[in-house]
Amino acid sequence: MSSEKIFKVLVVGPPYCGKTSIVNFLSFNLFSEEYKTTLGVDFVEFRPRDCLAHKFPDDVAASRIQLWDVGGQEVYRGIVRYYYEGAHCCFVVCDISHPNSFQKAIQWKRDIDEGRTFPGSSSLLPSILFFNKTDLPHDLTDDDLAKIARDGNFTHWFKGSVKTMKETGETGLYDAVTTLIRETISLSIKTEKEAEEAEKSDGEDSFVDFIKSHDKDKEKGCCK
Ligand SMILES: Nc1nc2c(ncn2[C@@H]2O[C@H](COP(=O)(O)OP(=O)(O)O)[C@@H](O)[C@H]2O)c(=O)[nH]1
Ligand SMILES: [Mg+2]
Repeated sequence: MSSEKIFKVLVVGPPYCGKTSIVNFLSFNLFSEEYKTTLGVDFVEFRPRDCLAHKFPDDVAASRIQLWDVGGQEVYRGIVRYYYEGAHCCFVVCDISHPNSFQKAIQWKRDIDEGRTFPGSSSLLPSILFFNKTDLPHDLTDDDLAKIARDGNFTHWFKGSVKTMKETGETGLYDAVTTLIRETISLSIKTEKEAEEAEKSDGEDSFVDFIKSHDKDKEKGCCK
C-alpha cells in the first residue's frame, strides 16, 4: 500500500483575512500585497515534502494536500457547500487586526460542521483556527486568542503573518499545517481501522448465522 495520502483541505474564513495569500505562500513561497477577490473556489496542490522554506515532519511530508481556497463572500456560501464534498479537514482563517472577522470565521466552521463529516465516519472534520496578520497592530493576548478559539469549538489555534514570516522566521503557519494534517492522518487511520473491523465482524456474524441455521436444520433432521 502506498503511504502517500491525499487530503482535501478547505481553506475558509471571511474575505480579506489572507486565505489566498496563505495558499499561495504554502504552494509557491510567494507573498503579494495585491488584492484580487477569489471568485467562488480556487484549487492548488501543496506537497509539504517539496516545501523549500520549511522541513515538515516525515508523516506530514508524506502527504499530498489539496488546498481549496474558498471565496469568503456570503454570496458564495450556497455554491461553496458543493465543494465541501469529500473534504478531510479545514483550515479556518481570520484577521487578528479585525476582531469582527473572528465571529465570521467561526460561522464558517459551524456551517461546515453542520453539513459535513469526515469521509466514511461520523466525526466532524479536524480543524484549526489561524489568526493571520500579526504584523498589524492589535491588542489581543494569547489568552484572548485561546478563549476565542475555545468559544468557536476549535481544539487548536495558531497565529502568524504570512506577510512577514519569511523575515521573522516564525513558524505559526507551518505549525498549523502540521497539526491539522497530523489530526487528519490519525482520524483517517482510525476510520480505516473501524471499517476493517466492521467488515471482519460482518464476516464473522454471517459465519455464526450460517452455523446456527445449519444446527437448526440438523435439529429438524433434514441434514444427516
Ligand atoms: N499586513 C498583512 N497583510 C496581509 C497578510 N496576509 C494577507 N495580507 C493582505 O491582505 C489582503 C487580502 O489577502 P487575501 O489573501 O487576498 O485574502 P482572502 O480574501 O482571504 O483570500 C491582500 O492585500 C494581502 O496582501 C498579512 O499577514 N499581513
Ligand atoms: Mg481570496
